[in-house]
Amino acid sequence: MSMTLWPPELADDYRARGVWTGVVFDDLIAGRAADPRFADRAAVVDAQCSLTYGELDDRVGRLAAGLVARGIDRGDRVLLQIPNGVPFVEAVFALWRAGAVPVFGLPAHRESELVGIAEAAGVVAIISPAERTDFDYRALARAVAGRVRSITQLLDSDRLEDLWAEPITHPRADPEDLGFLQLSGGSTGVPKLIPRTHADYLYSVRRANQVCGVDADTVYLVVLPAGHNFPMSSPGILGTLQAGGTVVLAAAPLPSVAWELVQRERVTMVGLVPPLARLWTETAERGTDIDLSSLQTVQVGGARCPDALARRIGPALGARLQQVFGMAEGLVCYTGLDDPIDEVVTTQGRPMSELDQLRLVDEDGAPVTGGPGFLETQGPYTIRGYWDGRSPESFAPDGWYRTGDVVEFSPAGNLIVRGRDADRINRGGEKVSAEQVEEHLLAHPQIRDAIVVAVPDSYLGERSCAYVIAHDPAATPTLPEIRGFLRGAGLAEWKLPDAVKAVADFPETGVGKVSRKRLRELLTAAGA
Ligand code: OOB
Repeated sequence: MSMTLWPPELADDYRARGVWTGVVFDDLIAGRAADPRFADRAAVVDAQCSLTYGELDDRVGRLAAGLVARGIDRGDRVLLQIPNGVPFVEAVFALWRAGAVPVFGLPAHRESELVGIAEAAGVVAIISPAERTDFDYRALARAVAGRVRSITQLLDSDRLEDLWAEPITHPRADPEDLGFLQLSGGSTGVPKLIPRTHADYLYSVRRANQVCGVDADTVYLVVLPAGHNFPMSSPGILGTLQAGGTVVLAAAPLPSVAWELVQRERVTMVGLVPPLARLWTETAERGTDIDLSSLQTVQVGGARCPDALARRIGPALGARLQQVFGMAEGLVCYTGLDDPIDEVVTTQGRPMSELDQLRLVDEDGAPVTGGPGFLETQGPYTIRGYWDGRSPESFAPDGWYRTGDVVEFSPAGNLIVRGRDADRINRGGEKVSAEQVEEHLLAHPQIRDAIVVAVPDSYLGERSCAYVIAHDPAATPTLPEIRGFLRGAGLAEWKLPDAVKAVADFPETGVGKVSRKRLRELLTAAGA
């Protein structure tokens, strides 16, 4: 179990500049609770419950003690699959206080993903709801525990109080130690886990707050899955808590659910993916009785927001738009709050730190001047390797992260995202590894070969199409059969192909060796 560290000279520089500090995640809550100006202010709110900083700190202390009493030790990895709500925040901070390492599963993950994550991280416990009517998370957790031997406990996120014990004093975490593991959207059958430290992540959170104008009056609404990097830290939950503001968690991102909370809690800021931004914009354009006037900033990121949509978002929602182009591996770019509107609607912003280094290369890794080119980056909050050194090809020989994104720069110096590697489909912000779905398709008894590609979609930006060669063309499985088969294999719903095309063979790649990557590019370019 290991993480790749930054080269010592860079690490020394980041420390000397005060970029990496001694602050750890637990300080966010403990520090605010100890400060009389903040102790009684609302920290986290959902539809059912609201906690002040003092109350949150107290509950985190009891839960942390309870986790330690149950044998959860320093450095132990614990998988979370908790829908958006106050318990998510309580569980994460309790694990941090106990010195344990949260591993952020998403509510939409299914057995295949969770087993992969749990095995790769060596998790000792899963925290998820035991009883929910919409989905049986406990049955899923049991199935995962049945396959991953390191898991010894299943804990109920809806009854965290049952785990409480009298608070104890915990040793302080090392700021440059592993703080949590997040799953890369580009994960194949073997998940790529992203190791982030307290010091690197908290730097990104502080910078995000500066760039996004987050302060103690910020009321940030979480509508995307809370364990994702965007709502977690850009500036998201951690930025808002760091500033002493209020985090509001919505159980669902739909206007019918989330807007009641915007009105009730006077939400000032929200982060959306483009399909949700479209839904919110169109719903508002049709007119609403709900008071959205508290909204000041609407962020859009996770996938390319079409310029025409971007132009409508601010006027429709009565807020300023901010585009966010980021990745769980590190680098996050934002349009500036004072950028001219044309820059805000046509670009994806610029790096939030002057210490972020960017370069563009061609397919062979040779430098490209001007652009477009493949973006590579290094900096004080961008990882140098995945957990356990997986997928080393994602990093250049000198350690820079290969984002896979094709970008160029506007005359003002902002980034414009033009595309990316053909092996990853961006389904409205949810990433699908073509390779992972192909691996599962090849296990189907009727399928001889399969290639999964992105096809343009007006709502999602991209959706997925599986090209399949059947052993017997007359018995090519239908779309519902294929989706049912992949669902049965434990794949998350968003990864199931949206369309299936039966073909007799794949186009020639012109190279002796069949390159799936090249085939995907050809099929994607053919417009599917
Ligand atoms: C965010 O993080 P991930 O790790 O789920 O996905 C990263 C990838 C990027 O490499 C890029 O391909 C795509 O998502 N992406 C965008 C984008 N924002 C992300 N592509 C075009 N335009 C954008 N604005 O998605 C993420 C992490 C932190 C903040 C925001 C998004």
